[in-house]
Amino acid sequence: MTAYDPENIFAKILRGEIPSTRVYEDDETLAFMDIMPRGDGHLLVIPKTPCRNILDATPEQLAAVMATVQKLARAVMKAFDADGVTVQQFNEAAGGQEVFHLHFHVLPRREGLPLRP
Ligand code: D5M
Repeated sequence: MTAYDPENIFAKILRGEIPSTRVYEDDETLAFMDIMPRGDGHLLVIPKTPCRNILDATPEQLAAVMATVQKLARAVMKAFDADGVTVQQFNEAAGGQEVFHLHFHVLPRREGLPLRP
């Protein structure tokens, strides 16, 4: 697997080098709004430590990110009066990954309303 590239977009967001709409932060994780939302409330959760994707993640990184994913999944359910929530995650280009810093998509869903492509 290719090594972690510290110049990826989410690493720059973590360092504050490019702007983002931050919605949650703790010692280990950061969440911000997706710049190309596939639905209202589409946000991303990332670990603050370097990690390319699920293939090189440590159990500690996964535990921290998933705890935040669950917290924000519950929060967007309330905030968007959603009927459900989709959690998505991609690994390597062939797996649909475009930004090579581990991230989970959290998408509040309404009954009968498909995600935008
Ligand atoms: O796709 C990467 C996701 O990251 C995609 O939904 C767009 C989003 N993205 C890309 N650049 C930014 C910035 N600068 N801010 C917020 N969101 C961003 P994936 O296929 O999951 O790797």
